[in-house]
Amino acid sequence: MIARFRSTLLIIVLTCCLSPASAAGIPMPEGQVILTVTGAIDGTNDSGTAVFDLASFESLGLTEIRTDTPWTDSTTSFEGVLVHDLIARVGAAGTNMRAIAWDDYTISIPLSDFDTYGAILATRRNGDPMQVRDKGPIWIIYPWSDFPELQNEENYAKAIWQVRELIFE
Ligand SMILES: Nc1nc2c(c(=O)[nH]1)N[C@H]1C(S)=C(S)[C@@H](COP(=O)(O)O)O[C@H]1N2
Ligand SMILES: [Mo]
Repeated sequence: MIARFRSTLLIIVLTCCLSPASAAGIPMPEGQVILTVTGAIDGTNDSGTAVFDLASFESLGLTEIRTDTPWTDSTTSFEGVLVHDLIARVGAAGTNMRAIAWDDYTISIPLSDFDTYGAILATRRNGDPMQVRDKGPIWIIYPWSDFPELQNEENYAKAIWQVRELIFE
């Protein structure tokens, strides 16, 4: 009897902690979905994709980058989710991340960039969430000031704003 109860308890504990949606720790969105992550990922919360609202996305953890940019007058503080951290949370595989914006601009970025430079999916500029008119709600930001080799057209093209979808491939 006790043994049976203990094995039932074990099954309950395993089921709760290993269920697919929570295993990778991908929170469920409660508000408007602003980002869909798809492709070669194994952590999902919505039939093969991982979807986020602003709060659930920021709950992955924010990292700050202070940098000059071609779009700002002075050194600016951006905060957002390290792409490296997102990759770990959704269990992304592959060699590239293709990003698609609301204006359908798209760019494919080698995953090696995210180890080398620590780029973020920025949601905040000087502490405040970025509105759509300010290139929000998500803008890929690199620490351009720290890496002179990034200060060229090829790399500024990776600074995609109004990101709506990420595809790992
Ligand atoms: N959403 C979105 N992001 C974008 C673009 C765009 O058209 N739409 N243009 C990209 C390119 S090609 C470059 S070089 C930089 C700089 O764009 P800008 O010179 O128009 O400011 O933003 C990048 N991010
Ligand atoms: Mo460009």
